[in-house]
Amino acid sequence: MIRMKKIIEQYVTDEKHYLDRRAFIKKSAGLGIGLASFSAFPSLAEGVAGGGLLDQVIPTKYGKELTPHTFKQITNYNNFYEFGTGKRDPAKNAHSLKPKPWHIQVSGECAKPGNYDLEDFIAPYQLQERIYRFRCVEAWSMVIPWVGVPLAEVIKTFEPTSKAKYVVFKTLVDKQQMPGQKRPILNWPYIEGLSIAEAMNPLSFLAVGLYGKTLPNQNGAPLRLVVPWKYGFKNIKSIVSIEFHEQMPINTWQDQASKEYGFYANVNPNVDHPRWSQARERVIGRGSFFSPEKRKTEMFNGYGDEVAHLYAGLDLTKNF
Ligand SMILES: Nc1nc2c(c(=O)[nH]1)N[C@H]1C(S)=C(S)[C@@H](COP(=O)(O)O)O[C@H]1N2
Ligand SMILES: [Mo]
Repeated sequence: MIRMKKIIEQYVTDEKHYLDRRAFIKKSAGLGIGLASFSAFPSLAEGVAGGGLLDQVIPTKYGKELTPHTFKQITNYNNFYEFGTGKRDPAKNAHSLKPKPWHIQVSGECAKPGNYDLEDFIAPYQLQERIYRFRCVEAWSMVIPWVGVPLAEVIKTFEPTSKAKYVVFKTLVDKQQMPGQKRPILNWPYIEGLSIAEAMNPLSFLAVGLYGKTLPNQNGAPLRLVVPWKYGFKNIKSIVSIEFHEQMPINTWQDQASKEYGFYANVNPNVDHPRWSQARERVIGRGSFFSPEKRKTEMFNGYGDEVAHLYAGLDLTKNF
C-alpha cells in the first residue's frame, strides 16, 4: 500500500511540474522570450525509449484550449489486449515489455525500405507536443498530451512509390513480452492501416511520449500511432513494422467483427455501433460511477475542419 501511495504521489508531482512548466512556457512566449523548447530542463539523455524526460520538445497550437486528463488516468485505464482484456490489465502487466532496444522494419512499396533502430528512426525529426481528444469506439473519451512527430514527415523519408496506396502498421509479436498473446484473443499481430492521404494529413502523429516523458508501456511504448479523428482502435501500439501496400488491409477489429468495425473508423455520432449509440461519450474520471459525466460526441471527434475533405463523396454509413 505504501509503495502504491509513493508511486501515485510521484505521478502527481510529475504532473504538477509539467503543468507549471507549460504555464511558464506560455508566459515566456507571451513576453517574447525565445524559449523554444523544454530544453531548459535537465535531459536524462535516455533517448525516446527508456522511461525518462524527453528533451527538446516544442509546444504546438494543437489542443491548447483543452484540459488534459491526469497522467494517472491516462496510464491506468487502457485497452491493450496483448496484456489482457481488462482496463487495468495493461497497467498491471505491461512491465514485461522491453521498449529498448527497439527496431522498426520499413517495407513494401517505397524507395527506402530497411530495418531501423528506433533512435535513428526518430532522430531526424523535431519532437513536438500535441494535446488531442481521444475517443474509443466503446464510447468513452479522454484528452491526452502526446509527444511525437508528424507521420507525414516520417512517410516522406521512406519515399513511397506511386503504387503505395495504404500504410500498414503491425505491433510486436512476442509471447514472453506480451503474455496476452499466449491466447488467441485476437489474430496476432495487431494490425492497423491508413490510406496514404490519411497518413499524410497534418493531424496524423507518431507518439513516443506523453506528459513530456517517454511512453509508458501500457500506452504503447516505444512508438504508437495517434489519429484523433478516428476511434481509439486505429491508434495501434508498440509498432515494429510499417509497410506500404497497394491494397487496403484488413485491420484487426475488422477481422474480428466486420459488421461492427470497419477500416475507416471515423468518429461519427450519427452512425451507431450495432450494439450501442455513438451519440455521446463518457468522460473518464468525471462525474460518479452512478452518474458519469457525458459529452456529445463530435463529428470526426471535432477535427472535421482538418479531415472532412478526405471523405467527400464517401457514404459514411457504409464505410464505418
Ligand atoms: N497493439 C494494440 N494496439 C491497440 C490496442 C490493442 O489492444 N493492441 N487497443 C486499441 C484501442 S481499442 C484503444 S481504445 C487504444 C487505447 O489507447 P490507450 O490505452 O493509450 O488509451 O489503443 C488501441 N491500440
Ligand atoms: Mo478502443
